[in-house]
Amino acid sequence: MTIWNPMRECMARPQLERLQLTSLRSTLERAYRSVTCYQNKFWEAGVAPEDLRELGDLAHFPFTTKEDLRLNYPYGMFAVPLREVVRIHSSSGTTGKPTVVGYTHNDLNTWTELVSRMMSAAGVTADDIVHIAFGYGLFTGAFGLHYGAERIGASVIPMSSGNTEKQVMIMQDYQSSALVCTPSYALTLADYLQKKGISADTLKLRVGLFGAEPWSEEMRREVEARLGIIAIDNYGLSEVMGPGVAGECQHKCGMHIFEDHFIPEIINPETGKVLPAGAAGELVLTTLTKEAFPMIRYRTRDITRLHYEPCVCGRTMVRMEKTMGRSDDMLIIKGVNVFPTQIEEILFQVEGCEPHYQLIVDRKEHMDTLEVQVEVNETIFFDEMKRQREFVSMVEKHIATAVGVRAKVKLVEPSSIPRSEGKAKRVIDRRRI
Ligand code: DLL
Repeated sequence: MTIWNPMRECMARPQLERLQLTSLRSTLERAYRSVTCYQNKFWEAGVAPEDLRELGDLAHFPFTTKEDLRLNYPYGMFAVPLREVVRIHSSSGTTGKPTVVGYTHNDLNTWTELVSRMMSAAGVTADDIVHIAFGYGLFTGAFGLHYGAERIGASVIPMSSGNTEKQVMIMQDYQSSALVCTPSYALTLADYLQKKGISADTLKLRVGLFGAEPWSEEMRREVEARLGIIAIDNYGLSEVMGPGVAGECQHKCGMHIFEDHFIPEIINPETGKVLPAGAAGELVLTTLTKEAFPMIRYRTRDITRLHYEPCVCGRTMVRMEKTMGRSDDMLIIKGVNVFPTQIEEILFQVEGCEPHYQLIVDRKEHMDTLEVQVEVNETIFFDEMKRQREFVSMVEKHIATAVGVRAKVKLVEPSSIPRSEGKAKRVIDRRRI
């Protein structure tokens, strides 16, 4: 299997760490010199770029948060004059103003290189026809994957999102072999095929590159089985670059983070302390090469673990586990931490449950309540009350055992939960209203 840039992706760790140290020093200096927010934050924390003597010293530098980006909206965090910025994107934030990010020519070049690495690791080659069903626009997903696929030499179909019927027609007629979208949209496509009685064999799809939202291993199995493809996870965020921060190889044992461009740390989200390798916590990322928008210790809010053992694929770059969710999506229900993906895993294991669900959290008489609405297929007999009750109580028991919280399960009709063309909305938290 091709490794896009073996010199970098298979670098020995001591050599990689030397490279990281040099790049980190210059990033800290550039950020400090050019961005007032960093100057102020370093000053308040009593650190200066020259205090970085070894990589471990990064832990003394302050975190950057979404709030910092909001306070400096729109261009306050840019480290170069706007005339050097050749592209602007923004985060898909649903509340308040989005976060604006910029790229210089060199940044776009790096981004393309890293997406090419990530797509090659997933098995995409010049022979592929890459169907991009992310929305083209301010969201980084479509443009990011687009240029990476072109650099590999694949034929790119810039389909954009929406209009499932047309997506399927184009896939059939143009013989798309690699599908790029969110995992939840991949399921929407699978549902559409099933509803229309179209066999996945009529498509030429062989691989799916899915990302931009959390998804469980069970969901991977379902997508793979229904679309007849291998499904590969990839991770990124606009603040740090967009897609191409990390991606799985075909061994599917964690997403390789491109450490020659980003330094990952795992912290305890409550105390901010750096945790040892292998511990679960919040991922913090520092960019090493970005010119327009350097990020120092950006708190991603994504919860994961890092594995430094070498991978069988030959890449030495650290692997991050599938994220369990975001620390700000983590629900605290009656004091118990619950991630939507934990419930997803359970639902996927129950025969009769469809992979479409929504969690409704509310507060009644000062008590948190959790309702799990899940679509069921025809094998569940709605007309037999007793069987239905047994089914519901079996799912509720599974959730209580695995998650430690009592949930009320409500079975809903097929197709009644809203489908998304981009990121799925899994949680409705009415407690904040
Ligand atoms: O979602 C970038 C992207 C586009 C990644 C396409 C992969 C593919 P944002 O809109 O800024 O950027 O959202 C970033 O999405 O902090 C995670 O919470 C979540 N996320 C992204 N990829 C994954 C993934 C893009 N593979 C936020 N698994 C991140 C879990 C993911 N969550």
